Amino acid sequence: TPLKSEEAIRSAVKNLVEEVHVVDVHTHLFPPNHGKLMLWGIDELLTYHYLVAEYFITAPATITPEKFFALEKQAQADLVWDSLFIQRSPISEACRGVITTLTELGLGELVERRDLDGVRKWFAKQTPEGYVDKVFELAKIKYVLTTNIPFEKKETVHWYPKTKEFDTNRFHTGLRVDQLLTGNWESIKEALDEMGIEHTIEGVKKLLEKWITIIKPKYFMAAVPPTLEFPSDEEMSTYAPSTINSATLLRRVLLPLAEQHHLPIAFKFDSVRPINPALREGGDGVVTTKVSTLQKLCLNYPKVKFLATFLARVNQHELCVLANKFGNLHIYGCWWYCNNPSIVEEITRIRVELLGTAFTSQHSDARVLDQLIYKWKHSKAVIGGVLQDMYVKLFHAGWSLTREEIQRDVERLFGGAYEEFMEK
Ligand code: RAT
Ligand code: ZN
Repeated sequence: TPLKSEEAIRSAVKNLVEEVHVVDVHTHLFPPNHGKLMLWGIDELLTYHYLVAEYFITAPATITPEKFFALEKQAQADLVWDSLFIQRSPISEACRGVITTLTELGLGELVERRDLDGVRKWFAKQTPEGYVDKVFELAKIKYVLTTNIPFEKKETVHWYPKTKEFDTNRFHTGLRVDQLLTGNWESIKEALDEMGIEHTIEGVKKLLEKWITIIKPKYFMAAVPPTLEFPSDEEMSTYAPSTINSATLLRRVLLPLAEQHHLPIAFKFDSVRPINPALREGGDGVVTTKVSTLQKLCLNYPKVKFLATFLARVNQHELCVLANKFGNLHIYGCWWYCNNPSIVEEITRIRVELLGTAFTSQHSDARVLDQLIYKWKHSKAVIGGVLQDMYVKLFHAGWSLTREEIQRDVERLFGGAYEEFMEK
């Protein structure tokens, strides 16, 4: 039965978005049996690199990043808490996220008393396994995609030579290959040596094929360095094997593998690494790169599927137009510096206006398990608000709507469109 009024539509949309279980298409999470790689709890939340960067804007000159990172995690967390939550109000998006998370976990009273110690005591009573269940339930997660880097020894030991069991119902893998596009030959060589593979282009292909067999990824993922230009055929034909560079690794390794193994490539554009190295993970910046690099890929590789997200706000409109032209392109999420309510709202509006429901509205990028709770709560509030407006406009245009129809669309925007694209 059709919804009869503007109010009925708003309330249905709000409720359906709140209740939908999401596919989180990009995170940096690990399951409990990957030991220390699984980050969770208050000290990890407080030392998230978004917060560490914010802390250093006003940190005393005596606390240099070197000194800070040399401290124990808990001591780092104490500094951030005191500076960003006690000496000033935690109104930034990353700070508010910690508060939303604790409140949703039922720790409101401890937050009210600013009782960091009490919060720590609560976390000490949780087990990693039980906590994963709790967070997935609270955040309403179907499954997450993880980031698995075949060039990082601390990760690969969990897969090779012996593969640990992976909770593949809730954690789907993604093979992260930034090193190919940055042309980081040193770390590629180490990975080749580890598996006794020769140092050639063919060798790099073999290495990645081994990793495809080992971790069974759903896609390749790579951040695209701003200097990477789509190589011309002329450049490619004059390539000499002695100069293995990122353009070659893209054209001779990554794209052919994607096609042969039917693995989409998820690209991330517009980050520059790092603009302040002392801040480590928090030291990267944003730059506006050419969306036409992606257009050339979509056009020249029609058999390869591309997922894409851009970091620069100004590129979002051009990206939508591109996604409107290519069935082998799927936009996902509002990434990092775009994952702020004001920008998520703006981006979601243009996306719906140009693409309908053919995109994935958000990903969490969670590094700390608990962040799933706030990232999804905050995003859903904004995206839900935008969708309410869109459906009300449609209603006033003369289209009747049922709750089931809206539910179908909402499911697409929070994971269904991604699954349809992957199966295509
Ligand atoms: O948002 C982040 O946590 C960044 O540090 C990056 O990890 C980014 O999401 C990426 O995957 O490169
Ligand atoms: Zn990420």
